[in-house]
Amino acid sequence: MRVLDSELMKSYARMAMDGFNQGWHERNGGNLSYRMKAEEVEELREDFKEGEWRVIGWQKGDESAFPGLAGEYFMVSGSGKYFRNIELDPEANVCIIELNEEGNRYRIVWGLKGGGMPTSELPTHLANLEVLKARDPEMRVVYHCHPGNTIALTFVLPLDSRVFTREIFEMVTECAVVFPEGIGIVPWVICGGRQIGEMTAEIMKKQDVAVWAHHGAFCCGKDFDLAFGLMHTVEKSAEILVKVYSMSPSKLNTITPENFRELNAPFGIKINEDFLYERKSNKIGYVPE
Ligand code: 2HA
Ligand code: ZN
Repeated sequence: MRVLDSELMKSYARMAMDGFNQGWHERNGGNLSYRMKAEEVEELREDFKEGEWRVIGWQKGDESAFPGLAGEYFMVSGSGKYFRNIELDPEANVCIIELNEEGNRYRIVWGLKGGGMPTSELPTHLANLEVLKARDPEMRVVYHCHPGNTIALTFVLPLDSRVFTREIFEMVTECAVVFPEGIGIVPWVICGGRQIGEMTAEIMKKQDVAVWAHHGAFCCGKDFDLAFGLMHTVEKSAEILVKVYSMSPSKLNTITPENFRELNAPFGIKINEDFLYERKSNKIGYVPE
């Protein structure tokens, strides 16, 4: 089968367009990777060519290895490509890459037809996908975007996973159900480098969302619906928090730790207690003692 005719390509392009329509992908902002299933590789293999093997590295001269992903195939967005154009011309803006048996070289087997390279965040995506596969072999999607309200909050909330998560949790009941392990925070660090990539992968060992201060967010999922839905949930809650904070520095009414605990049994979840600290005030950004 041709990649262009596959359900995978359609789902990937739909997610890219959904993210663009949310306003999360100005210019070439954001990137999306998907670790393919063996049956998807088999079905599409006839459409593959063999590109040249290249090193994987965060910086020039740097070589990184992702042995946990050896031999796997990934659909990834192209460096400098615009999400706005993915649905219009997937073959020019997206590629499929294969990793070698050591997990330290990749080659393009499909796409980027006019030339180009996978996303500048490729090593960061691979570092995340490796950690996620070890956590759950069904975890396949890593998504990076620039959602405005979530970014705005990184200027006014303490850059502390506990406080940031709790404020997001309180805005929409659904949040604690959808990501009971909360949000990890990476302070401002230069993007595209090893440090930010490794800090994000460390968060992904147990959390599904990482916010990059003053830049954007990373999230993961077993499929495109779950990854997009997760980001959409975080950003919706961030939008409400921005509205509330614009009206008042504190909340008159809110969801309490006891309320959150009531969700555990009916929804079959265990909300991480780290986020359910007692607060002495409903001031937005309150830091527990
Ligand atoms: O340009 O968003 O973080 C893609 C990015 C880099
Ligand atoms: Zn970015």
